[in-house]
Amino acid sequence: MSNPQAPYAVVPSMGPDGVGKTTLAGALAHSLYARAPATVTPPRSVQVSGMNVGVFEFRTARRLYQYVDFENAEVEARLLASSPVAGGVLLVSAQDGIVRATDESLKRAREAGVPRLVGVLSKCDAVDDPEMLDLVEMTLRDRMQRYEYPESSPVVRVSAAGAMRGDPRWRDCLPRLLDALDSWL
Ligand SMILES: Nc1nc2c(ncn2[C@@H]2O[C@H](COP(=O)(O)OP(=O)(O)OP(=O)(O)O)[C@@H](O)[C@H]2O)c(=O)[nH]1
Ligand SMILES: [Mg+2]
Repeated sequence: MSNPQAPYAVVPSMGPDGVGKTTLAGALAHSLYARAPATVTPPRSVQVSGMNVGVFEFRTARRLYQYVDFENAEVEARLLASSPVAGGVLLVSAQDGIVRATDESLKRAREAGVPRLVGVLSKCDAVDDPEMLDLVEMTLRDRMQRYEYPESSPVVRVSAAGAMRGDPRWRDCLPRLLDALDSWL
Protein backbone atom coordinates (compact mmCIF):
# COMPACT_ATOMS: atom_id res chain seq x y z
CA MET A 1 0.00 0.00 0.00
CA SER A 2 2.61 2.52 0.96
CA ASN A 3 3.87 4.88 -1.65
CA PRO A 4 5.61 7.81 0.02
CA GLN A 5 5.46 9.82 -3.22
CA ALA A 6 1.68 9.80 -3.51
CA PRO A 7 -0.26 12.68 -1.95
CA TYR A 8 -2.56 11.51 0.84
CA ALA A 9 -6.24 12.40 0.76
CA VAL A 10 -8.85 11.78 3.41
CA VAL A 11 -12.27 11.56 1.73
CA PRO A 12 -15.43 11.19 3.81
CA SER A 13 -18.70 10.04 2.31
CA MET A 14 -21.63 12.12 3.43
CA GLY A 15 -25.39 12.08 3.17
CA PRO A 16 -28.57 10.99 4.91
CA ASP A 17 -28.91 7.83 6.95
CA GLY A 18 -29.73 4.95 4.63
CA VAL A 19 -28.62 6.71 1.43
CA GLY A 20 -26.18 3.88 0.68
CA LYS A 21 -22.84 5.06 2.09
CA THR A 22 -21.76 1.77 3.63
CA THR A 23 -22.88 -0.26 0.63
CA LEU A 24 -20.94 2.07 -1.66
CA ALA A 25 -17.80 1.86 0.50
CA GLY A 26 -18.02 -1.95 0.45
CA ALA A 27 -18.59 -2.06 -3.30
CA LEU A 28 -15.72 0.34 -3.92
CA ALA A 29 -13.31 -1.71 -1.81
CA HIS A 30 -14.55 -4.90 -3.45
CA SER A 31 -14.11 -3.52 -6.95
CA LEU A 32 -10.62 -2.21 -6.22
CA TYR A 33 -9.66 -5.54 -4.71
CA ALA A 34 -10.96 -7.43 -7.73
CA ARG A 35 -8.86 -5.29 -10.06
CA ALA A 36 -5.66 -4.96 -8.04
CA PRO A 37 -5.59 -6.50 -4.54
CA ALA A 38 -2.37 -4.75 -3.57
CA THR A 39 -3.93 -1.29 -3.96
CA VAL A 40 -6.56 -1.56 -1.25
CA THR A 41 -6.91 -2.43 2.44
CA PRO A 42 -9.98 -4.28 3.74
CA PRO A 43 -12.65 -1.98 5.23
CA ARG A 44 -12.41 -1.87 9.01
CA SER A 45 -14.04 -0.06 11.87
CA VAL A 46 -11.96 2.33 13.97
CA GLN A 47 -12.81 4.40 17.02
CA VAL A 48 -12.43 8.15 16.69
CA SER A 49 -13.30 10.19 19.77
CA GLY A 50 -15.33 7.25 21.02
CA MET A 51 -17.33 6.89 17.79
CA ASN A 52 -17.23 4.10 15.23
CA VAL A 53 -16.02 5.07 11.79
CA GLY A 54 -15.56 2.75 8.82
CA VAL A 55 -12.35 3.31 6.86
CA PHE A 56 -10.25 1.77 4.16
CA GLU A 57 -7.28 2.96 2.15
CA PHE A 58 -6.67 2.64 -1.56
CA ARG A 59 -4.18 3.84 -4.09
CA THR A 60 -4.78 5.20 -7.58
CA ALA A 61 -2.19 6.45 -10.04
CA ARG A 62 -2.80 9.88 -8.58
CA ARG A 63 -3.11 9.53 -4.81
CA LEU A 64 -3.34 7.46 -1.70
CA TYR A 65 -6.85 7.77 -0.28
CA GLN A 66 -8.40 7.10 3.06
CA TYR A 67 -12.11 6.68 2.43
CA VAL A 68 -14.27 7.33 5.48
CA ASP A 69 -17.77 5.99 6.11
CA PHE A 70 -19.48 7.69 9.05
CA GLU A 71 -21.85 5.40 10.89
CA ASN A 72 -24.64 7.95 10.87
CA ALA A 73 -25.36 11.65 10.45
CA GLU A 74 -24.60 12.40 14.08
CA VAL A 75 -21.09 10.96 13.75
CA GLU A 76 -20.69 12.91 10.51
CA ALA A 77 -21.69 16.09 12.31
CA ARG A 78 -19.33 15.52 15.22
CA LEU A 79 -16.27 14.39 13.30
CA LEU A 80 -16.33 16.31 10.05
CA ALA A 81 -15.25 19.59 11.57
CA SER A 82 -12.38 18.01 13.50
CA SER A 83 -10.21 16.70 10.67
CA PRO A 84 -9.05 18.32 7.45
CA VAL A 85 -10.21 16.49 4.35
CA ALA A 86 -9.27 16.70 0.67
CA GLY A 87 -12.89 16.66 -0.41
CA GLY A 88 -16.06 14.74 0.16
CA VAL A 89 -18.42 12.39 -1.60
CA LEU A 90 -22.03 13.51 -1.19
CA LEU A 91 -24.65 10.85 -1.78
CA VAL A 92 -28.23 11.51 -2.82
CA SER A 93 -30.52 8.57 -3.40
CA ALA A 94 -31.99 8.50 -6.90
CA GLN A 95 -35.17 7.19 -5.30
CA ASP A 96 -35.57 9.82 -2.61
CA GLY A 97 -33.84 12.85 -4.09
CA ILE A 98 -32.73 15.73 -1.89
CA VAL A 99 -33.96 15.48 1.67
CA ARG A 100 -33.46 17.71 4.64
CA ALA A 101 -30.38 15.75 5.78
CA THR A 102 -28.77 16.46 2.38
CA ASP A 103 -28.94 20.16 3.15
CA GLU A 104 -27.53 19.51 6.59
CA SER A 105 -24.58 17.62 5.07
CA LEU A 106 -23.96 20.44 2.59
CA LYS A 107 -24.10 23.05 5.33
CA ARG A 108 -21.68 21.03 7.47
CA ALA A 109 -19.33 20.50 4.54
CA ARG A 110 -19.29 24.22 3.83
CA GLU A 111 -18.78 25.14 7.47
CA ALA A 112 -16.05 22.52 7.94
CA GLY A 113 -14.22 23.89 4.91
CA VAL A 114 -14.53 20.77 2.76
CA PRO A 115 -12.96 22.25 -0.37
CA ARG A 116 -14.69 20.19 -3.06
CA LEU A 117 -17.46 17.66 -3.41
CA VAL A 118 -18.14 14.84 -5.82
CA GLY A 119 -21.87 14.17 -6.06
CA VAL A 120 -23.14 10.60 -6.21
CA LEU A 121 -26.64 9.58 -7.25
CA SER A 122 -26.97 6.33 -5.35
CA LYS A 123 -29.37 3.41 -5.93
CA CYS A 124 -29.79 4.33 -9.60
CA ASP A 125 -30.81 0.72 -10.33
CA ALA A 126 -34.00 1.37 -8.38
CA VAL A 127 -35.17 4.11 -10.76
CA ASP A 128 -36.21 3.12 -14.28
CA ASP A 129 -37.21 6.54 -15.54
CA PRO A 130 -34.22 8.37 -17.06
CA GLU A 131 -36.04 11.70 -16.75
CA MET A 132 -36.35 11.11 -13.04
CA LEU A 133 -32.59 10.56 -12.82
CA ASP A 134 -31.97 13.77 -14.79
CA LEU A 135 -34.26 15.64 -12.46
CA VAL A 136 -32.59 14.38 -9.29
CA GLU A 137 -29.17 15.16 -10.75
CA MET A 138 -30.27 18.67 -11.69
CA THR A 139 -31.63 19.26 -8.21
CA LEU A 140 -28.41 18.01 -6.66
CA ARG A 141 -26.29 20.27 -8.86
CA ASP A 142 -28.50 23.21 -8.01
CA ARG A 143 -28.27 22.48 -4.31
CA MET A 144 -24.49 22.09 -4.39
CA GLN A 145 -24.23 25.48 -6.06
CA ARG A 146 -26.38 27.00 -3.37
CA TYR A 147 -23.62 26.01 -0.95
CA GLU A 148 -20.98 27.42 -3.27
CA TYR A 149 -19.77 24.15 -4.72
CA PRO A 150 -19.13 24.89 -8.38
CA GLU A 151 -21.43 23.99 -11.23
CA SER A 152 -18.66 21.96 -12.80
CA SER A 153 -18.52 19.56 -9.82
CA PRO A 154 -18.85 15.98 -11.09
CA VAL A 155 -21.98 13.98 -10.33
CA VAL A 156 -21.66 10.22 -10.85
CA ARG A 157 -24.63 7.87 -11.24
CA VAL A 158 -24.01 4.78 -9.19
CA SER A 159 -25.58 1.50 -8.25
CA ALA A 160 -23.37 -0.05 -5.60
CA ALA A 161 -25.76 -2.99 -5.42
CA GLY A 162 -25.68 -3.44 -9.20
CA ALA A 163 -21.89 -3.21 -9.29
CA MET A 164 -21.62 -5.82 -6.53
CA ARG A 165 -23.93 -8.14 -8.48
CA GLY A 166 -21.73 -7.73 -11.53
CA ASP A 167 -24.60 -6.20 -13.49
CA PRO A 168 -23.00 -5.04 -16.78
CA ARG A 169 -25.03 -1.80 -16.71
CA TRP A 170 -23.26 -0.77 -13.50
CA ARG A 171 -19.83 -2.30 -14.00
CA ASP A 172 -18.26 1.03 -14.86
CA CYS A 173 -19.87 3.26 -12.28
CA LEU A 174 -17.24 2.71 -9.58
CA PRO A 175 -14.23 3.31 -11.87
CA ARG A 176 -16.06 6.49 -12.95
CA LEU A 177 -16.33 7.56 -9.33
CA LEU A 178 -12.61 6.93 -8.82
CA ASP A 179 -11.83 9.01 -11.92
CA ALA A 180 -13.96 11.82 -10.54
CA LEU A 181 -12.05 11.74 -7.24
CA ASP A 182 -8.72 11.73 -9.05
CA SER A 183 -9.58 14.56 -11.37
CA TRP A 184 -11.70 16.80 -9.16
CA LEU A 185 -10.25 16.62 -5.65
N1 LIG B 1 -31.50 -0.75 -4.81
C1 LIG B 1 -30.40 -0.41 -4.17
N2 LIG B 1 -30.37 -0.40 -2.82
C2 LIG B 1 -29.22 -0.04 -2.20
C3 LIG B 1 -28.06 0.34 -2.92
N3 LIG B 1 -27.10 0.67 -2.03
C4 LIG B 1 -27.64 0.50 -0.81
N4 LIG B 1 -28.93 0.07 -0.90
C5 LIG B 1 -29.83 -0.27 0.21
O1 LIG B 1 -30.09 0.89 0.99
C6 LIG B 1 -30.13 0.56 2.38
C7 LIG B 1 -29.17 1.44 3.15
O2 LIG B 1 -27.85 1.18 2.70
P1 LIG B 1 -26.57 1.53 3.59
O3 LIG B 1 -25.39 1.33 2.73
O4 LIG B 1 -26.62 0.83 4.88
O5 LIG B 1 -26.81 3.09 3.84
P2 LIG B 1 -25.96 4.06 4.79
O6 LIG B 1 -25.95 5.38 4.11
O7 LIG B 1 -24.64 3.45 5.12
O8 LIG B 1 -26.88 4.12 6.08
P3 LIG B 1 -26.44 4.67 7.54
O9 LIG B 1 -25.12 4.04 7.88
O10 LIG B 1 -27.57 4.21 8.41
O11 LIG B 1 -26.37 6.15 7.45
C8 LIG B 1 -29.84 -0.93 2.47
O12 LIG B 1 -31.04 -1.62 2.58
C9 LIG B 1 -29.16 -1.24 1.16
O13 LIG B 1 -29.33 -2.56 0.75
C10 LIG B 1 -28.11 0.31 -4.36
O14 LIG B 1 -27.15 0.60 -5.07
N5 LIG B 1 -29.31 -0.07 -4.91
MG1 LIG C 1 -23.73 3.09 6.96
